[in-house]
Amino acid sequence: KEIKVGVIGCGAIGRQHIARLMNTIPETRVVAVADYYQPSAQAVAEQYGITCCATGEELIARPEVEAVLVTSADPSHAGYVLECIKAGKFVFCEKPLAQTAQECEEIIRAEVAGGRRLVQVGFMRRYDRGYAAMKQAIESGEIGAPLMIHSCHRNMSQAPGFATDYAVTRVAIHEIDISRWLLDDEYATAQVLAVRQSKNTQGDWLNPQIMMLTTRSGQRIDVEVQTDGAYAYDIQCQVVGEDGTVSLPDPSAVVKRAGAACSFPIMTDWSQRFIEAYDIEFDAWAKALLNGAPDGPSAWDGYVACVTGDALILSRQTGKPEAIELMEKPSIY
Ligand code: ISE
Repeated sequence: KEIKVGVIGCGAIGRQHIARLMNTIPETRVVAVADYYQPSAQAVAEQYGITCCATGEELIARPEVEAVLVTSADPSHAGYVLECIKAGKFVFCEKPLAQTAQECEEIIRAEVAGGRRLVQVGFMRRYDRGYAAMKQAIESGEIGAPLMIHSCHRNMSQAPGFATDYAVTRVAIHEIDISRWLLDDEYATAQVLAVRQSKNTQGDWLNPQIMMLTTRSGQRIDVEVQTDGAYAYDIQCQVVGEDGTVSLPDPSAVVKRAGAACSFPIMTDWSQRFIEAYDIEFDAWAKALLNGAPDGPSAWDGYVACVTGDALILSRQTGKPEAIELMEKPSIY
C-alpha cells in the first residue's frame, strides 16, 4: 500500500522532501502540490506530472490526498494543520507547528476532539543516528542520572529578513525539542543571556545569544546559538551525567593528514547535515501511518516548543528567567 501525499509549500525544503517522498520512501507518493507562489507549484507539478492546486485548502480537500505535508512559510503552518484536522487527514508539519502557544492549543483541542493523533511535527533530530544513540546510552543508565546539557548551534548565514526572535523560533527550537526528549523531562524556566556580539552578522539581529533552560527535576541546559558568521554549520551536544558523559558524534568524514596537521571537514548546510535523519523520519512516518497513526513528535511537542520559545523571547525583554507553564497533557499524547 502506498500513501498519497499532498505537499503545501514548494520552496527548498519542500522540494527536497517531495523528492524524498517520491524516490527514497517506498510507501509514499506525492500526488498534488500547492504553493502560495503559484509558479513554484506549477514547476514541481510539471516535473513529476502531478496535480497543481490553486490553494492549500483545495489540496487538503482533494479526495485522493490521504496525508498532507506542510512545508510552507512559518506563519501559515497552524492554519493548514487545523484545516487537515477538520478534514480528518494526517498532517506532517515542519517546525514550528504555529507562531503562538495559543494556536498550538487550538490544534491540540481540535485533535483531541477527534479522539486520535493526526499530527506529526518535523523535529527530525530525534531520527538522527547520533542523537538516537545518545538517548539509548542515557536510558541504559551508563552515565548515571543526567545532570545537564551543554550544546551549541552554529550557522554560517541566514536568509534575508532574519530577526532576533528567529534565533529561538527557527534555530534553537531544535535544541528545545531534543533536550527535553533526551532528558525525558519538561521545562521549568527559560532565560536568554546577553553576550558580546559578533561582527560577523549581516543584519541587525542579536548574534550570538545564549539560551538557558531548567527542567522540573533541576537539570540545566545551555545552548549557544550563533545564527550567522560561524566557521561552519556545527551542531554539538553533550549530556553530563553523574557517572559520565555522552556527546553527539560529528557526521563521518574523511580524516586528512597533510601540512603537519590532521583534520576533517565540517558541513556548511543544515539540510545536508540532517539528510539521513530526514530519510529515517519520513520512512518511520509512512510506516506508522500504514499502522494507523503517527507516533513521532506530536502536536504536544510542537506546543511545548512554542511555550518554551515564548518564555525565552519574553526573558530577553525582562532580563530574568521566565516560568514555563503548560496546560494539562491530554491522554492521546
Ligand atoms: C533552519 O530553519 C533549520 O530548521 C535548521 O535546522 C537550523 O539549523 C537553521 O539554523 C534554521 O535556519
